[in-house]
Amino acid sequence: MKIKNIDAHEILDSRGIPALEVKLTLEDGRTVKAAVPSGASTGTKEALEMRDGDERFGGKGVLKACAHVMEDILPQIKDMEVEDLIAIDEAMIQLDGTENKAKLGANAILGVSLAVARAGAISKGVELWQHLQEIYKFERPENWNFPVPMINVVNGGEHADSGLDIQEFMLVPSGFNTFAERLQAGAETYQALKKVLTGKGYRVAVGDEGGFAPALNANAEALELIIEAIGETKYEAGTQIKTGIDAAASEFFDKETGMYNLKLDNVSLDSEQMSAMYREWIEKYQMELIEDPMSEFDWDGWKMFNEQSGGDISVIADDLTVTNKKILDEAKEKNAANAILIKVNQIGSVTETARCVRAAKEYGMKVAVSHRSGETTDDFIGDLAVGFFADYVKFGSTARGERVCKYNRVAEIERETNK
Ligand code: 2PG
Ligand code: MG
Repeated sequence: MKIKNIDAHEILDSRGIPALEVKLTLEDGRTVKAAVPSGASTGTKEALEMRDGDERFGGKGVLKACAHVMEDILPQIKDMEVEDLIAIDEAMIQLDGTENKAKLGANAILGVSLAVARAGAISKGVELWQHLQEIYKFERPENWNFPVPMINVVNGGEHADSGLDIQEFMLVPSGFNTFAERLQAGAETYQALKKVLTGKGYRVAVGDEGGFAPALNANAEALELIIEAIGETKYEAGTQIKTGIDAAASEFFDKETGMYNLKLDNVSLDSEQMSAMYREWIEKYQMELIEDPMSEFDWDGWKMFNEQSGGDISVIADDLTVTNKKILDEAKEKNAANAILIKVNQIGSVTETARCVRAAKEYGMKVAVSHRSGETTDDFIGDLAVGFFADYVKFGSTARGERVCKYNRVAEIERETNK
């Protein structure tokens, strides 16, 4: 089926900052919508998010990107079939013609890509996850049984004013057979953590991703409290619920000195010392994974850490690889990580995202599909995670609408497919 019209406009994201939303009308009059997320701790090699830079919204408007959708992209793809997402993505990539989507904006291209994917599913009369699986020919791995959620329950770094240098402290409920059980264990532990924090006189206001943002005295204290919270539930730490962090280490790495400055702990550590600290945490706090342990400018640190710890935990590259297949190839060659975070807006189209996921799977790396700190209530990535058979999903805490809608969508798919 062909596209009748595409309208692109600004909506507000979960932080109150403009996001680009696309409304696509099919020939038969049916409509779909899709919205583009946005990050705060971004990798330098991410595709370009086009912002207006004028006086509206402190320069963060996306009207230029909206104009590119309607004036440049729509005329190019109007006569194409929405079921053929790969051809439409490729046409947009060609039309842009730059390495990083600087001409049209990755937000413009991705908005259309997401909407076309949805429209294709509707036109075929199948679920979005099914459509994605069919287009990109992903096959269910033998032991795959829905993803394990990475639930961010304490927020730091760029996502909160808690003073924590580490950006995310997560629950990883990996010791359960179903997604529903994993989510329940995570949600119950989130509530237990709230009580633990309140009991100690810490505030329970939340950060951008719905995790608590208490003013703790040390970074490791967050992990201590999470272990304590798990102890308050019926679940067992280490076997049923593990922990994880996204250090987002580029944010506290000093390129000049090559040192990592953990302000809250009042220490400056080199890569080796960071690695030693992580190794202690992995053991002590029953960790399942660490994302961005080192800076995107510290490839040697990555390699060292992955070689030391990759056998024990998932070492997940985010800012390092930015969902870019070329950089992933480099990471594989240098043995820098054994897992990759996947964010659609880092690369700017569904098709390129799929190619990166395919490569990661071929390399034997685990795949974690992730939200951004600036989100909307669009639950697209829930379908994407299932359609691509992701190992993990990282959608924030088990609170706040823009976070839980994605977890709820994965749970819904599990429910409906197990009927
Ligand atoms: C990250 C993300 C999402 P942001 O670093 O993994 O949690 O944060 O969207 O701010 O880049
Ligand atoms: Mg990250």
